[in-house]
Amino acid sequence: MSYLAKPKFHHPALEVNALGLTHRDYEGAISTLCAGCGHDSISAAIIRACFELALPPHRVAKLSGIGCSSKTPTYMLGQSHGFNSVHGRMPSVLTGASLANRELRYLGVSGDGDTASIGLGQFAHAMRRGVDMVYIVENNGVYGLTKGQFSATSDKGSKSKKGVDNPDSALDLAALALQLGATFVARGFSGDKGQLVPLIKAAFEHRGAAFIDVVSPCIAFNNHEGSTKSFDYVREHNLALNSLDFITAKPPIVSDGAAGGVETIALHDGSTLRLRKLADDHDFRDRSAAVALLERHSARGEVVTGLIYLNDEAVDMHQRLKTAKTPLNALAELDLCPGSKALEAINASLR
Ligand SMILES: Cc1ncc(C[n+]2csc(CCOP(=O)(O)OP(=O)(O)O)c2C)c(N)n1
Ligand code: SF4
Ligand SMILES: [Mg+2]
Repeated sequence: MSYLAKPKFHHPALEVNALGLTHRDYEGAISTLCAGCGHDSISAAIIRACFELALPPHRVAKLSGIGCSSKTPTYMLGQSHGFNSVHGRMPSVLTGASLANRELRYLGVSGDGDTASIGLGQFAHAMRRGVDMVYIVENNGVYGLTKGQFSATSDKGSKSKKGVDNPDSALDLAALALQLGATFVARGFSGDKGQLVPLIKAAFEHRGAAFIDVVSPCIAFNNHEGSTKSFDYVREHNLALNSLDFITAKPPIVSDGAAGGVETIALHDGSTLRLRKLADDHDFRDRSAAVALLERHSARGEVVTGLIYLNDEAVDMHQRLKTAKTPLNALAELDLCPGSKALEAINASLR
């Protein structure tokens, strides 16, 4: 993979966040994706979200599988930990890393091929275990890196670049994530950064498995007429459920005097999400209603975007397993071997 470092210099008056870092401090190498690829817009949204959240870059770990989408962590968060794993295996590597060190914030970046085909089993178990992570699928309905085969998220009847109809039915990853137990489920569009940035910020503040399916057109192989993942199709059929404002816990909190119809949702660290309903009277706390909503609109050929489901009382994998709060590499011998007295007590309790 080619790796192009960006020049270090920047304008001295660049905006800084609460850590005194600039947007540039969250960027990565120069992208080698096709110019205009939706995935680059998602990287820009992730960079913006992390900058605005003032996440310390060294406290973030970004993991991916294989594909154009899975290359993108190289183009963001250059000062964070990174692991580019095997095709479809990112979820288990991320789960293991999280078990070993729960102090980092985990970001999984994947593609529709990486998650919905070879990695489907891995995806299922990470969701049902409630691994504390932000899991983003950059969904273009095609295997971009291997030059345009239909993927498992290509809609039935959708046309390939050569005009061939896809005969198979599609997996809806947002609906699947809901059924598998994800406790934050959203869908975005790479062409709508205004909606995507607050969704990513809220996902980072959620404790548990947060899943975002981002429709991200592949301009090289799946942006033609007849494709249901093209820029034109998604713009024409996008049904935005809500508009979101993310407000951090720390002052200053500026009130814009928002009128009725706005719901304020408290997130894990005291931040809030202000959500305004735009379409459909959808209750995003009702899981079965969320599944029905996705089915209803997909049957009409509509792409539902926005916050689809949130369980703000979710219990994540660490809470369920009562894992050690200290990262495993910082545990001393005394923590691991509590001595013969403790062993005798355990043995006695088993007699
Ligand atoms: C084990 C294995 N099988 C197959 C491949 C070939 N391969 C590389 S990327 C890819 C599909 C990528 O599709 P997707 O995840 O949708 O990413 P995109 O390029 O579309 O962003 C495949 C099949 C591989 N690298 N490893
Ligand atoms: S082939 Fe498609 S997915 Fe890959 S970089 Fe080009 S436009 Fe993006
Ligand atoms: Mg793809």
